Amino acid sequence: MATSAHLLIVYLPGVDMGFASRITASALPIAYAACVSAQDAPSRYNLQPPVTGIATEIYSMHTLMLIICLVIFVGVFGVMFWSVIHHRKSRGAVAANFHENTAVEIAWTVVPILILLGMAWPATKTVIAMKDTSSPDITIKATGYQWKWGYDYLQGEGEGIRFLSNASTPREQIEGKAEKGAHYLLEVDNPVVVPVGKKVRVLTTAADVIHSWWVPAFGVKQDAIPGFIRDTWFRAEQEGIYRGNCAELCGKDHGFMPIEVHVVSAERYSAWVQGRLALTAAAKVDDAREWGLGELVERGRVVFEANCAACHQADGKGLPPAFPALDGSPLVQGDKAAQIDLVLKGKQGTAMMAFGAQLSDADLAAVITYTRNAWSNVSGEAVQPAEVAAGRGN
Ligand code: HEC
Ligand SMILES: [Cu+2]
Repeated sequence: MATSAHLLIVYLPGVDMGFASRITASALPIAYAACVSAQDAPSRYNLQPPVTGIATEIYSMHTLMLIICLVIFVGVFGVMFWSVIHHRKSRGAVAANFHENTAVEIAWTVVPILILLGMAWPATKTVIAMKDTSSPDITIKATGYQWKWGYDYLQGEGEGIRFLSNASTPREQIEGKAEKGAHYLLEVDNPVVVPVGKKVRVLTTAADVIHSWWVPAFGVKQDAIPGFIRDTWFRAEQEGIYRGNCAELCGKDHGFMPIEVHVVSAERYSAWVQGRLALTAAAKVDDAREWGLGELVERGRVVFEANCAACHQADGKGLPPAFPALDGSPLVQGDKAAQIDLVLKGKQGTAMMAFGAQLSDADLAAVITYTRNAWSNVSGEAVQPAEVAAGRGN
């Protein structure tokens, strides 16, 4: 690296460049030391340590280009300051007066072109590799919602698994009532789990506004656009937990939809898949059975806090006029069917989304029962999963 960067200094014919080599000779070790120590203290001042081939390429390209910029910076400013100081008027300098110097003109055209080509070549190679989502081992769809991620395992081991992933940072930390944890706003209730060394294709889309699925350590950042499917991929080469964010300004809680990916061994991945499929089977049983009022309210509170409280607030008072209060709402206290219909299908053109696609019948029945029996709402009535299932048909 040091030698190739050194070659980029422009040697001007007839000019003593001794000082320039002296400057770069002292600057390069400093630049190099900075890169190395930044690797030791990762992600404080530098990019996160890469864990995929693509992220590694991005990382070294970033370092290379910074060094090229530094060398050019030092070269240009060095010549400039040297000229200003050594050819100043008080020293009696007389300006040379000439027009057109073919050699210089060719040099200052050809050299930048070569530098640009030298940078464009590796960059283009990497960008093309980033777009090659062919023959994945596992395909996962990531759907952005205001404000959480939904994951569907579409192909490969784990096919059929789907879940929502909500930020799990405790509210006390967010409200400043407790000390912030190490992974403040970078932790979720249901992380994405993938096996190490396998090619994972991620399809991104959104249900409401544009979001973006970003995991820096994988070198992956892909917009999730309503009505479109975009894709990207990664092959994580190291087990571990990797974190990211939604990287597209998507409304009030944009900073509250983190991404957490657990890269695990093939055996642990299979065990996780079995566990998840068992949960899906259990959810089918929950959807099919009759529930008591107490257990619905209890489960409903959890569902509400994870899915509704961001807008309607934990105390049910909402944030009017944007988000209406559910506490005392005539709709919540009125006819069950109308409320089931609204929560299932959402309200087109407002932030109230269709929860039918996200939550199970049992979760919906629970959250609806909860809102009808929380705060000052006291219907005393339970909504059963079967009633939600019937509402889906309408
Ligand atoms: C992203 C914000 C947001 C989230 C999350 C959200 N809602 Fe809403 N909700 C709204 C908005 C906005 C309205 C008002 C829609 C309109 O203009 O009629 C609304 C309206 C409602 C109403 C009708 C209230 C009335 O008095 O008209 C109910 C009931 C309701 N939401 C239930 C829920 C439930 C249950 C959940 C969680 C499963 C939930 N909402 C999650 C934004 C949200
Ligand atoms: Cu977002």
